[in-house]
Amino acid sequence: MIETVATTPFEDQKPGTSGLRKKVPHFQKPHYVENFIQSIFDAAKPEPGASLVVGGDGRYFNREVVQTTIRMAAANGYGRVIVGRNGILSTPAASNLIRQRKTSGGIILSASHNPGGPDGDFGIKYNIANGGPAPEKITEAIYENSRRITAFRIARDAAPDISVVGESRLGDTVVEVVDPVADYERLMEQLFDFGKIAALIASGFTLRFDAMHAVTGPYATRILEERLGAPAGTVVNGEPREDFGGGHPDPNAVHAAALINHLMAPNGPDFGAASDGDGDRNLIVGRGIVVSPSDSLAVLAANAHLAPGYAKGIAGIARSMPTSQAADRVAQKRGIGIYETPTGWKFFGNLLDAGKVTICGEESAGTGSDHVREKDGLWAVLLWLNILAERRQSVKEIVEAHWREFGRNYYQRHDYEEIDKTAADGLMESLRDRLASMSGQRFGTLVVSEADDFSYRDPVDGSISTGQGVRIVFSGGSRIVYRLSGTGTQGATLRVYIECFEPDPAKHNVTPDVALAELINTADVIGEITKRTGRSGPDVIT
Ligand code: G16
Repeated sequence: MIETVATTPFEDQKPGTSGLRKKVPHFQKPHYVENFIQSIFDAAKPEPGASLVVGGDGRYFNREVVQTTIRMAAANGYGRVIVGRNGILSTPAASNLIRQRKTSGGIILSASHNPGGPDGDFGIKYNIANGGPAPEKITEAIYENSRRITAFRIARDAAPDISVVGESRLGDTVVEVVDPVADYERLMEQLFDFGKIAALIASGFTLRFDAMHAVTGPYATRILEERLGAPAGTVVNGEPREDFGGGHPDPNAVHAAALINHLMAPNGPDFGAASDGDGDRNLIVGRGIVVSPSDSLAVLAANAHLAPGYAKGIAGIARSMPTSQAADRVAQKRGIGIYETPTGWKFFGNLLDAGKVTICGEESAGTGSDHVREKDGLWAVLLWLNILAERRQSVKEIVEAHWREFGRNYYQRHDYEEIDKTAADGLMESLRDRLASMSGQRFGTLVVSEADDFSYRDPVDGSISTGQGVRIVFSGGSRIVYRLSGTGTQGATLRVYIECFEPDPAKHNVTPDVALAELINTADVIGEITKRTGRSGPDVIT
């Protein structure tokens, strides 16, 4: 029995960098979830009988929204809903299922690295048939629908039990519950030399994976411990919890400090890694070195051919605009394409589908390839392990050799969190107002060579995205980028990205804050950050 329920629109259902993210109590308002999901289905316009993947990172409220989504999918003409057992699917595993099972799309429930729990964050995102996040054309249609919605459709009956793998029915719709790990594990096995990685581990190579009580626990335990032979206990915080154990599932220097400290100890393991709430981000740490996401992208791109899945070489690399230009140097030297896109994995989809790029990455701890259409935390870990198994060098040796060969891009991102929205908008507006007169201005030893507000023309479909971040480039190639985060749920988050290039290996051993000192000061002068936000420094530096 299908019920059509009258509703009224909410004005704030505009998807951000990665779907709609709000606090849990906000999502719990009557009809808030239903309105958004109906708006997705109305934009997706599924063929009758189409199939849909549904799953999430297991955070608080995941269970309820999975049930609602199944009931609404059944009422909106979907013939089959494929759902991870207990509603669990990591974001890359969901992307893989959409592709493997050729579904019309998928709904992924996650607020990624944001904290969970009754007062934490929640999120809903729609992915299209290629497995990737819906492009702006569709997210805009979803938003438009959400502003006009008058009713939603939902099955009157409860959704079937999703705790057991197998098929059942809700009205005319088949609900298929799958093991969340199995298909993903098969894919990883095709890409990487599991035998070589297992041999590396058997030879005494030690590792630790911090799942941060988030979704990757079961994936990492199955693959690293059960398949590759890492000893039990290699995966720590491996049990997913609705509130991530009270932690903040963001694999950065602040929230993954315990892992980093463990790796910095003289007798620490050879390799450490962590992933985020929904399993798409990664942090890579070697004994004595934290690998910055931008460097990790460059190293992976330069060495991917060592893994069987990429043995033929890679077609090209894409990075988001604020990501450091380390990957560009790899592309230039190897004679392959390099693409600079706005922040947001959705911008990589067309490039991957068109075969223009094989590897993509972002400074926000995301790396991935054409194997799915999302960034993939465990994939990055396995590619690193495959490279380590082939090169038999330490992480530190590999990164330092990379800098010697390609030069070093010193890089930092400074985040000012929960600042006043009006102050943040004012800061960006003031920067934009001054862009035209910026070129040629001198700040200490730095002279501005170019200044713009990044806009992107998709080389595949010609769509244009404007206002994607203010770039101030100095002669010599150093740069400062300012943009406002599109994933926060409270106030505004200002991100300032600071970068310089050092070709001389003799100068590769200073810390980034030393190498970037003048640029860091200049970022405050040009951005008027202290003056406009009242903050004397960033909350997080990555
Ligand atoms: C999302 C997007 C990424 C983006 C990141 C940060 O990641 O998928 O493409 O780089 O947000 O975005 P912002 O700087 O706007 O906060 P995730 O892991 O949160 O889904």
